[in-house]
Amino acid sequence: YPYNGRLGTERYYTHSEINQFIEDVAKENPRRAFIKTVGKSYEGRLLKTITITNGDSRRNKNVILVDGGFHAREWISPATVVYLINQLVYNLEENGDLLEDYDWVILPVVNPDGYEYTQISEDTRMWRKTRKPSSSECVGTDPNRNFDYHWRESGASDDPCSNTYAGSKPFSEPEALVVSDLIRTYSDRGQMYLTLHSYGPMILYPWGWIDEVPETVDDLDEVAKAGYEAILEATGTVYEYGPSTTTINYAAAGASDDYAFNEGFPISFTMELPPGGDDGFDPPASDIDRLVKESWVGISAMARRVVTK
Ligand code: ING
Ligand code: ZN
Repeated sequence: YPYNGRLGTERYYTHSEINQFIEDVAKENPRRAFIKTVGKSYEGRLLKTITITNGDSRRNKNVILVDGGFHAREWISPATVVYLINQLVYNLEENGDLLEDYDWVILPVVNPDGYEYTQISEDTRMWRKTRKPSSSECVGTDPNRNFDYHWRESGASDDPCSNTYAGSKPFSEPEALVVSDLIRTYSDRGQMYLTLHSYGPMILYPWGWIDEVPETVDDLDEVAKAGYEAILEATGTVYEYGPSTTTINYAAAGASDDYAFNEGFPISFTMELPPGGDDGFDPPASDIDRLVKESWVGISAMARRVVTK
């Protein structure tokens, strides 16, 4: 790598470190990467995307949209996004094909208020939701139940104290609204939407709100299978893949992958990264390197399947 890994894989980073990192990457690569501030979290943190191209300045290419950090405690998700950015920017030799006809638009931390909250103490380490107070004494909404697609029809709570509280209304959370804006901005040329969660390992595709599959299930399954096979071959880790409802064994409405698929992204996945640590959400820092490399094998294989279609 020409870039000396200002953000490597040796530890987890804060939201502001990750924002600084993408700004630095864009500054170092002015023809290949640019930053856009797409909104603010409830507490005012800036939500910034980095768009990565191959620098050939062709406009309106197809788009792969990736986000991480929906859920605060799922730290391996932003860590994986950081590694993915490094690969796309600094390893063109291996990944140039993924940028030939495609731009990648990446939002590393959807829910920075929650993410920062999990970093301030052991007591708050397992926080999942956003940090906007509700009408009750409880704080936060599940951003992955807050999307305006069959909102609250299944697997979501109307109790503000629940970990899967769907919010007072669809898109009550600024963070979910920002992601929906991105999805709609790119829906005409978006070919894959990928949202990184933990823990699985699983690759999930629509529908999540109901125990049914879309008509194009074979396309979704083929791309998911490419990720499963690549990871199996590289490391032996066995991902489950399939429709969300039957693979994770619960229905949940208002999630971002259903929304993106319904808005026109033909491929839309929730990738549940592998577990680690005592409770599954806490892989030790010494495991980050191995996990993000493994996940990139799967993500790049899925993207490769999409771009060669
Ligand atoms: N899992 C996802 C969740 O939001 C999911 C699983 C994805 C369910 C998409 C339904 C639709 O519950 C985690 N780990 O957050
Ligand atoms: Zn999650």
